[in-house]
Amino acid sequence: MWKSSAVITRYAKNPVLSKEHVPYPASLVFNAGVTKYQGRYVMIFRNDVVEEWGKPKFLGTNLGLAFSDDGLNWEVQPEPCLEMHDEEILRVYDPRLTVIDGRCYVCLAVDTRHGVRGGVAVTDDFSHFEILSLSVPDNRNMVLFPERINGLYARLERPFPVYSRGGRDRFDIWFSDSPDLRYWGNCQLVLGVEHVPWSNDKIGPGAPPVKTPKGWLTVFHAVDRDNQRGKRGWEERWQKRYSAGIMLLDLERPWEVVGMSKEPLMWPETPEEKEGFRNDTIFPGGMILEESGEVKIYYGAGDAVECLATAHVDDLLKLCTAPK
Ligand code: BMA
Repeated sequence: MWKSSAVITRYAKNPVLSKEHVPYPASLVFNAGVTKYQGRYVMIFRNDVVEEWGKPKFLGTNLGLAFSDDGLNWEVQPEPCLEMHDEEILRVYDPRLTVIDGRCYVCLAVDTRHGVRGGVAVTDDFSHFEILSLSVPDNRNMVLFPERINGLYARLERPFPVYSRGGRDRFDIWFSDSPDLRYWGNCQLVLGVEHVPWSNDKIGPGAPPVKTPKGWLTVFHAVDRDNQRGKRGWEERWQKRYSAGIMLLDLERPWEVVGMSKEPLMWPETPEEKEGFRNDTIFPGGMILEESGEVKIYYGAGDAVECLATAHVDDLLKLCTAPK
């Protein structure tokens, strides 16, 4: 069986955020986007509200906002910052934050009556969000690179092609770029699920990439599925396990993988990760490279709480560039 890489240290006081920190109705507090903006850490987290703890009867999803001076202790704002539903849009969730040229961009998964769309929005105050683009279905797990590359905005994304892939999950990580964050093209396959030795189901972008002299360093999630698995969490059946991997992309041609760790970066091991709404789930959504070389990785655990792990950037680079 697999285990987490030795370079990873989990925060001793995990979870870093959970429903107890939230001053309004909150249940499952997870899958957050995190960045540094105007001298503070900022987090937008997903809050799935249930009628009763332990039962999968959902009342709704909103996105909450929290600020921090150290990335460890978070102060949640009094109200959710975003909730979207109308005749077409059912909800938005799994935010990822990227600051580009001083503005904060938010990628969102958007469930609609006609499929899941990947949204790109921008905000300057975390209360007004302008939607810049919505993909065609089905696509989600979008993450923006923090600067233009060859003059163009760039993103990783995860379409869900079903018809052409045998009607089952076999989903990969893709790249596209854009002159204006509205029109996206130059679509390129980055990493196929078959390249991840511990995944037999699907992979997807995790947190927005961080720049290093050796390339764009980025975490992704990877899923293994076993149809023999039964009740593992609140639902009658949960057959998947979500773990995290790490790869390095070329600085100029970011659809090219320079290197990838052939082993998981993080494997579900702690009580938060092993037991929750959905057991055995690690879903990274935020990665911050500090000046000291420490990398903070924020991840949803068990689809129930938000956790933090750290590693040194040099160790992460070594994992990606180790000889095959
Ligand atoms: C994915 C997404 C994530 C979730 C994960 C594990 O398909 O829905 O939001 O964390 O499943 O349930």
